[in-house]
Amino acid sequence: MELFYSQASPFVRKVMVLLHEADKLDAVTLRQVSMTPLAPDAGHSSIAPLGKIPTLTRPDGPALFDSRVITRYLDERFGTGLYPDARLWETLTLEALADGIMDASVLMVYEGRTRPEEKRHEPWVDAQWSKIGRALDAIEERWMSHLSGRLDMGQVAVACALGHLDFRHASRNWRATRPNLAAWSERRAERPSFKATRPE
Ligand code: GSF
Repeated sequence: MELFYSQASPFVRKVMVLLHEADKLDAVTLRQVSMTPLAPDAGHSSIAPLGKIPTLTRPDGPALFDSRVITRYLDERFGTGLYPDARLWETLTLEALADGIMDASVLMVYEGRTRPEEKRHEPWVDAQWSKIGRALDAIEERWMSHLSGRLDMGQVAVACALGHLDFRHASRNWRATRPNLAAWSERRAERPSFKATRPE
């Protein structure tokens, strides 16, 4: 299997953490790509029309995307236990919430990187940060007991989302008003699968 990959992508990181946890890194070959919405990679777009990573090619069918489809597929293939039946809907919802944080965080980066300065619209960037803020507040208020349980894909996605905020938006200091989530994040970052996939 081939994984279209970038070390900086929080969505790709979810897949990489799963592969580390399952001890199945050797099941995929990483194919490095670098693109933005304005500059897609032609080879990649021919198999993934939306031009987004992660994308996974596999021997038994067409290429898979997006990250949540790939993690479900790999979970079924390797039996990772990261989507536990007993709390499946909570796990998927938390994963969706974390993916939404990543979407907003990545869009903020694109706004700064791909749009000419005179065309940038700060209220739009602030609105993305507000989405992130509301999601983080919800996690701090309602999801800490889920986060303190056994590792699942909801937790993996939250850790990857927080990692991206630290990597790209450190000056906004998301920790200031979320002490419980901040403490959880420090503990999670020590796990080998997270240490090995930290964006740099
Ligand atoms: C989002 C992937 C995504 O936006 C998923 O896989 O869960 N819902 C999808 N990936 C970004 C790279 S990133 O993580 O910074 C991407 O591929 N952007 C290129 C584009 O054209 O938007």
